[in-house]
Amino acid sequence: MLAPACVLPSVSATSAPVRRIAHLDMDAFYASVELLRYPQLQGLPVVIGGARRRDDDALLSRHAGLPLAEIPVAEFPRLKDYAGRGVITTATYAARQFGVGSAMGLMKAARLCPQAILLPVDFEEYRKYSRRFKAVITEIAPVMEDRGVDEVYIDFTEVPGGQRDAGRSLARLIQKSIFDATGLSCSIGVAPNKLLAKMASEFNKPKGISVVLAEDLQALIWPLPCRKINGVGPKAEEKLKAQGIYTIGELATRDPAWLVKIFGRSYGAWLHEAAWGRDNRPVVTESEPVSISRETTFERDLHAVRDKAELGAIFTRLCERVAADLRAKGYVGRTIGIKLRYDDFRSITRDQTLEQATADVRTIRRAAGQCLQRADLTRRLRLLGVRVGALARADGSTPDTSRKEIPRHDPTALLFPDA
Ligand code: TTP
Ligand code: MG
Ligand code: MG
Repeated sequence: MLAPACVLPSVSATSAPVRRIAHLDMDAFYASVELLRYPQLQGLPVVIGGARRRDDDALLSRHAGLPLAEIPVAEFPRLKDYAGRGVITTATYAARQFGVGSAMGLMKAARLCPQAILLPVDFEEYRKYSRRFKAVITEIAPVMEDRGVDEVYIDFTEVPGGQRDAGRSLARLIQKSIFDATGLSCSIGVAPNKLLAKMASEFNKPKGISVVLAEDLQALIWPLPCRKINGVGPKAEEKLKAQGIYTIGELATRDPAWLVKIFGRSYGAWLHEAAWGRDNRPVVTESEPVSISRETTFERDLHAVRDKAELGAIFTRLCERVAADLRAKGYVGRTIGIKLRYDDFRSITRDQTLEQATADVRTIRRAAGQCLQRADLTRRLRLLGVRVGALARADGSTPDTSRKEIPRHDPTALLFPDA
């Protein structure tokens, strides 16, 4: 007799959730950020590159007082008027239809699409939007790995709703939330691991969501050229072609021992695993900094006594920078340290641990000055550094990275007393 169904454990209740890793990449990132300030260029071929932002002051000063969004399209510089050796960082999708794209020389691009509008790069602005879209993601799905200015991996596996519709629901939510917060679009691939997710995010660009399941390997991945594997560069691609291997499927059929013979033990074995869509790398969230430091190498070697004023000023400036970094990142620290490099390239460090964590520049300066007292200052110095460690979040939460510090205290007078 068959056992009643109710005594059989339900599969969904006992099995671990399916591993679902997303790769998210912003669409035409630099260009899309530029279109936020110049929405009148929407839908037009636009390329970014060539010059720094300050070089388009001419455009802006000619239209001083006019909102950026109202500068007439006809006023923007065109690719055909460009002369120089600059390259394109990226192009809008409208420009890509002309065969224009990243890393292409601007002069060559001008031949392909002379009417394209040329805008200078503004890294500061792109970094700002990069921080914004990543903050949106971690609000929704906290396990995120930063892979550069416009892309991240996200572990959907344990996120509420992350399994629904094989990850499509969560991908749509993230896409919409990023668009609502920034006005920018992105494409997302969801797969059992990073390797496949990275390929999947490209499948439906722009504004695409693509899911690759383990069973899709043969249909979706094997027809692709080997170069689509993140880790197969132009050199490896050439070598594979020389062996008659063009697609990932062809790579998958090769004997792993043969691959090892041709490509070496580690790369050969990895190629085999990659072709079979296997990748166990975890999504690594950004670790808390252990310390924050600033250092500077002098233009000429300095002596603690003979160059006291100059050295003192540099020292104070380093402390100010470290204090500013701490505040910007939201940390306070208990261990204050210095690093010295002598004219013979020998380096030493000294530190001391305070009763209370601080981000206060005077406190840091005083403690660092005491550390300096414990160093040999008879030799000339090449480099000076200031470091604050044993960090805690300024808001009171404690990162779990602080390592054991041995408190050392030296109450001798300050070498460079605060003014
Ligand atoms: P990508 O993500 O490679 O490209 P993209 O975001 O512009 O377009 P896509 O929709 O295809 O993802 O790179 C992100 C940004 O990095 C890009 O906007 C500009 C910059 N970049 C360069 O400066 N030089 C380059 O060669 C590439 C590829 C990118
Ligand atoms: Mg991109
Ligand atoms: Mg990218």
